[in-house]
Order: sequence, then C-alpha cells, then structure tokens
Amino acid sequence: MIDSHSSTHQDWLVVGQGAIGLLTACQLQQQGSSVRLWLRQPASLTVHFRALDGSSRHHRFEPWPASQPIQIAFIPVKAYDALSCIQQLQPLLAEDACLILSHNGLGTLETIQPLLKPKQHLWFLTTTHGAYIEPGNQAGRQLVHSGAGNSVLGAIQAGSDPRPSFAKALNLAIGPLLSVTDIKPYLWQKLLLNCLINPMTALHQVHNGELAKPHFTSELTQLLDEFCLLAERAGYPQDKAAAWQQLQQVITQTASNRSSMLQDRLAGRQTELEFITGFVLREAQRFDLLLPGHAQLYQLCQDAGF
Ligand code: KPL
Repeated sequence: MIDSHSSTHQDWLVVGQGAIGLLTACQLQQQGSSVRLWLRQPASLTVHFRALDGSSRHHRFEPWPASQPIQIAFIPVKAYDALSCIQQLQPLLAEDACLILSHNGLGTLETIQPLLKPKQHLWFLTTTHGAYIEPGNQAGRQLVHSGAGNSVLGAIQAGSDPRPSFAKALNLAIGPLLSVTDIKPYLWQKLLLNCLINPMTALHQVHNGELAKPHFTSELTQLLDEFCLLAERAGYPQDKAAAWQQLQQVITQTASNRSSMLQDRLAGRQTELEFITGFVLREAQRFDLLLPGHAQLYQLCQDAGF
C-alpha cells in the first residue's frame, strides 16, 4: 500500500463527468491538488458531493486551459470512448505526460499505446469504490460516494516507475491504493466479473442480486468454466472455486445495484459489450477455443439491440 501521510500538489486533468471521475476529482481537490475537467463542451461544473459519512460539500471545477500542457490525466471514460479521448488530448499532452485509464473490459490498450510518444506513460486503475450521480434539477451534479472500496494501479509499459509521484494523491482520493508492477491479472479478474454479471443483468433487466437465484446458477457456472479455459490459455489462470466465491460476493455486495451495462441499456447508451464479451470471444478465436455460452449470450445481447 502507498504511504497516505504526505500530500502532493499536482495539476490534474480529469476527463468526463462520470461518477468515478467526479469522485476522484472532488477528493483530489479536497486534499489540495489543482483539478480541472475535460468535458465534451468546455465549461465549469459545480459538484454537490455527499461523502460516505453523510456530510456534504461543494466543489467547483474549471475547464482545462487551451494552452496548458497536460502532465497527469485521469481518464475514466467508457472503453469505447478511450481511443478518441486520447486522440483529442494528444495535441496538449506534455512530452512525459502520465495517462491513467480506468474502464470496464479490455482491448483498448492495443490501439492507444502506439499513439504515445516514447516518454508518455500509460497506466491503468481499477477500483471497487461505489459512486453515483443523483438525477436532479439543481444546477451542477449531485454526486454520492455510496460505497468504500479500494483501487489497484499498474503501469502498462514495462520499465515505468513502480511508485509514480501521482500515486500518493490517488491513494488519498480513491485509496487504499495498491501499486502493482503487472496490472493485467487484475484486469482479467475484473473482466471475469464483468463478463458474467453485466451481460446477464442487462439481458434479463435485473438488479445484480437477482443473479444469486438458483435459476441462473447453471448458466453462470458454464460462463465461468468457459472463461477459466480462456484465461488459462491467455496466461491469466483463475482459481475456479475462488472466482465463483468472489462472483457470489460481488453479487451480494452490489445486490441492489444495476450493473453499468444495464444502466447503459436502460438509458439507450452504447454499452461496453464489445470490450467485455466481445473481447472474450475475440481472444477465444485467437486460441481456437469455442465458448458457446459466451457466444450465445453475445448474440442474445445483440439481438436485444445493445
Ligand atoms: O463493475 C461492475 C459494473 O456494473 O460494471 C460490477 C462489478 C458488475 C458491479 O455492478
């Protein structure tokens, strides 16, 4: 874990106005960092933030100044927006900028990495913190930090500093933060949860907790078996019993939540299906594996129009 006692003052860019991005932005600002937002339409934004202990406070964020080089950018945008987002930021990126991606699914890094200059470094952060934006008429955003979690940070390029200076600030914002030298096994563990929970809940339009019901057990078991087969071949072997236990734990802990894919479906937004089940099926093809459960689930999701 990162030492949480010393504070750092850095110029952060946080991209978008999703719950995890705004949570991080508020917490970074609270501990003294300068934070600006990158929104589709450059504008200032006020966030009414309700912390875990129920206390409230207001945060105001200005857009990134058009001429200032970007040194550290936290980019918690959907997987399908990650590439175009980096392309937009590119003209302003400092020669040695640090870019931290955070999204569900895999398959974005391969297209982003070739765009970066030799000293621009890419990181990935995965978090279990819960946050949501309350619908409301008030100007600005009503952000609720709904569940304490933890985060894991890892560099994508070999040879990156294993304890970058910005990790301290992230630890204070959405820690406890574990800094790892290889983030990929963590991303595969998260992929496992996402490729079982997200398409199933989005297809059946149920809260996460419904998946604990016995009539979902055999399908979830098949999906897990197939995933473990693939993960083994891809070099990220999973302990099936532990993975099943973790799945049940997440289903229970997030029982009353709608998965992000169900939320996207209900809001008529694009989903991350291509980067979750789509990625799994593309990987399976690479290893000549047939994953009939995932293939059928993918098809049903497509037929349902998401
Ligand atoms: O990450 C999630 C998501 O909804 O995207 C899970 C783990 C499934 C929790 O809802």
